[in-house]
Amino acid sequence: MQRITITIDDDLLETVDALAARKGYPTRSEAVRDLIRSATSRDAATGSGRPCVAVLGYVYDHHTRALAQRITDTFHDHHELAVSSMHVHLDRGSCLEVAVLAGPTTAVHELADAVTAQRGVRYGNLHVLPGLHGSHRVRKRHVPRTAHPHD
Ligand code: NI
Repeated sequence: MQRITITIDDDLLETVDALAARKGYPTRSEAVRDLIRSATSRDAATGSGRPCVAVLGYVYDHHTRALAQRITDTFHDHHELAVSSMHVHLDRGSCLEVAVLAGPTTAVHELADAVTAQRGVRYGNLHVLPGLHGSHRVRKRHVPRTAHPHD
């Protein structure tokens, strides 16, 4: 561990302190370390073929024709990356899905893009945890993705 001194303007420091208080970080240092980890993990993950575990979340329009089927097909086409998923019927027209993916980082990004780029998919977000392949915590099993339950 090294100690560094950084210069930061008052407004930004207030933001850091507010964030630290809201999230319960014990010190500014811990808050800043986590912010840096978060920023660099995104950079390191881009374009990398190294293994990762990732969480993909998105909302989609239940009424967009054949969209649920297209999303299911996309995951089946990349079943080796799909660990598990959860479907929540948010309201009459919106579905929230959260998928845990594991595999080469580039392939995981491509699968996430293939899902979130579809028309009718909103708020797509991929959270990549680089350097983790989940060899013991997240084991690849055959988890059949159930057909959309309210079709
Ligand atoms: Ni639904």
